[in-house]
Amino acid sequence: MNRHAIFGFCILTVLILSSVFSLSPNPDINQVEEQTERIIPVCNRDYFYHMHAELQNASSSIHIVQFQMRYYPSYPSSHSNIFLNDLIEAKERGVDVKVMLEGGEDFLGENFTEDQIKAQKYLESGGVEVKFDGEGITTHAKLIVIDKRVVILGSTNWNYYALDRNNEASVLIKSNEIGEYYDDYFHKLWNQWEIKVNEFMPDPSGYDDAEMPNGEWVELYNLGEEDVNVSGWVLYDLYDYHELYIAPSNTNTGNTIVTPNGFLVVYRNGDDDFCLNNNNNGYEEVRLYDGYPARESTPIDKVSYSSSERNKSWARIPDGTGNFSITKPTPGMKNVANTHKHNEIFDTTGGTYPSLPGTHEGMLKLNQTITVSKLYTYPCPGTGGHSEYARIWNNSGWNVTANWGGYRDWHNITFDDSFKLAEGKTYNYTIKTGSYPQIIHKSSKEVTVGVINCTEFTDTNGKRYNSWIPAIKFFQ
Ligand SMILES: [Ca+2]
Ligand SMILES: [Ca+2]
Ligand SMILES: [Ca+2]
Repeated sequence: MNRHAIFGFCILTVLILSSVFSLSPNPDINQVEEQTERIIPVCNRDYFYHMHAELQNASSSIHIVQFQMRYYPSYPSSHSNIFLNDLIEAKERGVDVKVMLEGGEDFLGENFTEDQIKAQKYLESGGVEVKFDGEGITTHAKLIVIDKRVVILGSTNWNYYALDRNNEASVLIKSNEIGEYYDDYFHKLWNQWEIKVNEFMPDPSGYDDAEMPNGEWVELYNLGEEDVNVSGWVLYDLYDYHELYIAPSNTNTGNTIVTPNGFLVVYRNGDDDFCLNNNNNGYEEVRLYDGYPARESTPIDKVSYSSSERNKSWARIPDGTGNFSITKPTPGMKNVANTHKHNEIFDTTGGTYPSLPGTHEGMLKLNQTITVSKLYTYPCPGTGGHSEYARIWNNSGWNVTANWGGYRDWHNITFDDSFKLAEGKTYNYTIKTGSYPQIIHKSSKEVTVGVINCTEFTDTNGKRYNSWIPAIKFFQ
């Protein structure tokens, strides 16, 4: 293209843009501007200029859903830092500032996560609320909603490359209608991960698919500060085709609102595919999504278990945040810890594949004293997975051992004498497994009444690992 052609092209472009966007507002007519809808293209370096001005002008709210946000401690005047300071200043003058960031996806790498946390810490030090989205979904939006009226969205992250180097295309929209739409979208994301699977009943007395209030049920809890409507949300067991829709007809309240710090009980109520497995040797999940099918919906919360007791529930204690334990059912009410000591056993709950027999070495620490005489090993479904030998000892020379007695009671092995594991003390363990035991692929795990870690696992082929914990239970 020659110079004239380029010039002609530019003129044409400006004419086309002018007909689509109103590029030159009249700054003297503020009243009119407030009511006028405007769309302004914001590309490359223009983003900083527009964003900085809009953040400084915010008067009631700044709500952000952003993939990446960086804070550069060594570059105080970097554009990204200026935005973070704008948010803190807005908060200080009474603006409601909330930031939702991408988090929880391992594939994005440790550096990504560390950088996000740096920005979070800096914002929080200035009083700005920051949350990460849930695990299993990538929040890739770059969306800023100011005063429910100014919306800036597009490709621009808040980092050095996006703000100072890259080609980025975004747009600034001033519209009450669009502003309210995206502010609602922000609130939906901000609140939905506050809903937790809080308690569930796998093995009720009577039929599992009985009509409510009998049969299986799942209790949800809202950790947040706003009502969340879970209408159309779906519970699944281990399988995506075992769905249980949440509707007013199968809840304890006759509606689908979960109030702040409130409960909602969802009953199976005759559903013929959703089913909470009672099987003591199995592996089961309770999963909550915001829709159906699962693969096209957002995962909200997931719990797994591999045993149940008749007419007892699995419950988080405390509500919404705690670990699960088997306890007295409290549908629609605060969960309560079991007061029967004999149920407070050391239980890692089940693990996953890959499974290999071998020798586990590691340590245990308990948060209360328990009496132990047997060790149960979670087997992979349909196998004879078990432990052949176990030794527990401490560094002062005390030790106990147990040996496998063959397939008659193959799940369990019995120690030579029953013994106490004392609260707060650290014990070493060696467990040799046979067949297909369930394995927890972590280097450390918090479990009922304590914590277990892996020092080393040597499989039958002599290969060594440092994050294979045996899925076991100690009991009296
Ligand atoms: Ca995520
Ligand atoms: Ca069941
Ligand atoms: Ca409850």
